[in-house]
Amino acid sequence: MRMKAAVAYGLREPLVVEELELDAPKADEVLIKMTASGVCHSDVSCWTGALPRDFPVVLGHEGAGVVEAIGEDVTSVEPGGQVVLTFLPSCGHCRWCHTGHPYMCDLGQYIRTGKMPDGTTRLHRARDGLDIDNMVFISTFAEYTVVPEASIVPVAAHLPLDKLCLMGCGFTTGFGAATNAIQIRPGETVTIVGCGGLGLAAIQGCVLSGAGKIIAVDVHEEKLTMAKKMGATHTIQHRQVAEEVVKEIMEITWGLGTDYSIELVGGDEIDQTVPVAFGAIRKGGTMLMVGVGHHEIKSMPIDPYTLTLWRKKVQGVLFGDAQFRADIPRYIDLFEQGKINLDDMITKEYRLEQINEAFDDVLAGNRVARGIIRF
Ligand code: CXF
Ligand code: ZN
Repeated sequence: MRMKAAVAYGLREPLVVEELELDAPKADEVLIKMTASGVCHSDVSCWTGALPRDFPVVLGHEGAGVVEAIGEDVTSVEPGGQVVLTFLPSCGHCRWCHTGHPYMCDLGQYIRTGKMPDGTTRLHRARDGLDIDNMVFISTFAEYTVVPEASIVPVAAHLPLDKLCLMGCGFTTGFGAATNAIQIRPGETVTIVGCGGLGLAAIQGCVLSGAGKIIAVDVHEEKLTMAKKMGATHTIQHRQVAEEVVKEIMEITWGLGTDYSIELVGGDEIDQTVPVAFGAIRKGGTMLMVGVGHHEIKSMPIDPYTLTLWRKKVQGVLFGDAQFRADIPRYIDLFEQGKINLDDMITKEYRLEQINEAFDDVLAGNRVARGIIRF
């Protein structure tokens, strides 16, 4: 079928919205008519080169839509059903899926190949048949997409997909970090480093877990205002050196440091963010590393002396350590009860044709919390 998608042809080259030929779903695949797609910093990182990948590609990895058709052997959805598309797949039968770690599913090894798990692509340029890569199997910056059944979470028909698209990456990553990777007890304290979409979701996870002090750190004042709205009890603008921020955190916590910290920035900013996140935690505290670092940076500034003598713990977290087929419906229940706020996280909407503006806004850093493309 013919449809429009935003194609990235090279590093920092403006994306081109054009007609593509989309193959029919093969076995274990589903054709989705997209309703909405979030614009995540990782999309922009692929485009700037912070995350390595080949071109041309249709980016976008946080979406929701309606099933248009199903391939052979698909059993979990039927045409007309609503789904959230997840940036990581879960096959349901590998060792990791079977032991409660679907975020480490063996299919994940193929998500950065630009191809489907069988090594082929469903995307081709309409005018000459040129093969176009996908992003993490789901390429959501497109009117339609063909995805593995392993990359969908079915959701009820009455739910607003223009909000739920955030569950496919950013919301689940941030909220899950705070609620799965650590077990915050009532009154425990958390430092949140980075208050974009992930940070705002993490703050909501801290609030619902009964955290005491939630100290939000960001370079942008606008993001700190959002952090307060989501429940941060203290905010610190990181305009000075990392040690100054840590000093303020120590003052807020009576010299102890917070029980946990969550770093949600990554990229090439880790020389600024990691010293804050690592310095913020108390003796025996845990720092979660959620932000994805620039692929060419091979180390991060954590001093081993303090790591041992303060018995600190540093832990990577992937997709919020979520059991996403069970957790996303659980988050949706909380959303329906008004306990999770997605509405205020989405601060700007775009049409697909405005994708380059959406990327500019992400790079600016202070223009949007989360932007979505509405189809
Ligand atoms: C990223 C992780 C690296 C591959 C692309 C998606 N995750 C979320 O933004
Ligand atoms: Zn993402």
